Order: sequence, then C-alpha cells, then structure tokens
Amino acid sequence: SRRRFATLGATAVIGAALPLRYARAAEFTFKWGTNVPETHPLNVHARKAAAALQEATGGRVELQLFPNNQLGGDSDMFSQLRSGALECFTLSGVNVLSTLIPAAAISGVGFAFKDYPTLWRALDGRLGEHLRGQIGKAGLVVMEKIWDNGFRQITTSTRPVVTPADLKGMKIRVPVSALWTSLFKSLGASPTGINFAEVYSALQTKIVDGQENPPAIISAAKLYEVQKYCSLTNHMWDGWWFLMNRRAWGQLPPDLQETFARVVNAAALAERQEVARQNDSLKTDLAAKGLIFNEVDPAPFRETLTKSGFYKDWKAKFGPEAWAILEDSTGELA
Ligand code: X2X
Repeated sequence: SRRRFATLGATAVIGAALPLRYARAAEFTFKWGTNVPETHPLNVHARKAAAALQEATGGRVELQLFPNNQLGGDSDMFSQLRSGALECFTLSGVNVLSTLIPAAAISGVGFAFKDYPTLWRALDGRLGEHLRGQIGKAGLVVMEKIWDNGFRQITTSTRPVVTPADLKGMKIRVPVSALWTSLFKSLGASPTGINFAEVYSALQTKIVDGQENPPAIISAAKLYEVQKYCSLTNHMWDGWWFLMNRRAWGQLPPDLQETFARVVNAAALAERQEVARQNDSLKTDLAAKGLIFNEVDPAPFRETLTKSGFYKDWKAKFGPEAWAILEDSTGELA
C-alpha cells in the first residue's frame, strides 16, 4: 500500500490534479482473497470496487486483492477469514462455507433455477435474506448482493455427457461440499471434493476425468487445455457471497460501513452483467480452442435425481421452512 500511495503522490507532484488526500496511508486496509484467476470478471470488478472505495472514502479504506488462490485454497482462505488473518473473502455458499453452515448450500440444489431472472428474484429477495441470516448467525458479515459465477457445465477428457448413463462411474471433481458430492453420486458419478486451486493439476494428471464450472471459469483457468468435451447440463447455478470477518467490519465507523456496502454491492451488480455476457459469448471462443460442446436435455437428469431420493433427502436436511422459500421461486422440486 505504501508503494501505491507513493506513486499517486509522485503523479500529483508532476502536476495531475489528483487529490492530495491519497498521499497518506489508508486508515483501514483489508485483504480480499478470491479463488479464480486474475482475468475472471470477479477480480476485474473487485479491482474496480477497490478503486471506487478509495475514491469514495478519500483514501481512508483500501482493499488489497489477492486473486487466484494466492493466499491458499478455499479451505485455507476460509480458516483465515474466520481467524481474522483475512478480512474479506468471496466464497460460494455451496462450497466450503456449507461445511460450517449447511443451510447456506440450498441455492445449489440441482436443476432448481431455470434462468437468471428467477435466480436473481430469489437471491435478491427472500431466499437471499434467509441465507444471509444463516451466515450472520454463524458470526460472519455478508454483503447483500451475491456475485455471479454462473450456471455450471460439465467438462471431461473422456466422453461427452448426453444422458445420466454417461456419468456412470465417471471420476469428477466437485468443490468440497456435501450437497455437490450428493448431487453427482445421485447421478451415478464418482465425485471427489477438491479445492479449485488444485483442479487444473488434478485434471492434467488424470486424478479426475472431469469437472464442472461455467464457461467464464473454464476460460480464465484455461481448463480447455486439459479437457476435451463440454456438456451444457446447466445442472446448477452458483455464485460468491462477499464475506467479511466480523471484527474487521466492526472497525469501520457506520458511515464507512455504509459506503463500503454500497460500493461492493454495486460492483457485484456490474460483475453479474459481465459474467452473463461471458458465459454466453465464450462458447464460440472455447470451441475455437478445441473444446467440443453438446446440448443436454435436463429432463432425464432431473428424473434420475427424483428417483434416487435426492430432492426428498435434501428437503429433509434443509428443513420444510427453507425448502418452502426455495420452492417459492423455483416451483415444486420434491
Ligand atoms: O470451486 C469451484 O469450482 C468454483 C470456483 O466454481 C467455486 O468457487 C465454487
């Protein structure tokens, strides 16, 4: 942070009309860890948020971004967040957050949301409120707007997935999560929980044959280098909650908390636009890089999940109240 301010100070001396207030150190410096490569829209908009926050607070609050698992994998970053070693962390509720807060995984139920409008209505509405309530009860601070990762698609090095039979016995990487593991077991696959930091090498060394993520991640993490097929299953949607260590948040006076939340939530909305655009447009680009795409009819997958008891089991685990809030937006699932 010293170097950043020194640079700004030097520029001001040269004559640009930069506000002199940036020439002093920030009062509050927070680290923000992410689990995806630098070029992903999550990081692009995180950097914009950091700049906007510096501007809006006259340099009083600085966000230092650590993208691409620089601080460790999701499990490490989550421990750091809870201990206070890391102040801010964008983490999926369905991912390792659900190891602490099982209720946070409900947005990841297979084939729940049919499109973005349904999804944002739920997560910016009652379902999101319910989830943020659960996260808050566990002692973490969470910003209102969830960041978009996208609808997830299956990539493999072995064969395309057209029907559930194609998943039979397939070694597939999933994030470290009971719901994710259950989803792919119910579909007949053989899932392994691995943090995203190790996914490229797990695919390269054939520890697993496949993984599932949206096109923006397949592109940013160059997974097309070690995968051959991409099957458009849209089997679930996922996003990142902006989480904060409670003591770090408590250091900010109320006016800075308000500014912080406003800036970060606005950045999340801008990121959503860019992710949706990329997840749509990148298919052509990834096909040109050699990835072979196929469309998928979700009906037999849903049927397999129903028959295996997936929806019934998870309804019991999440409880009737949370499940009713989910079905309010998705329609009947179980
Ligand atoms: O771990 C993943 O696959 C990722 C990057 O999509 C999540 O954060 C859930």
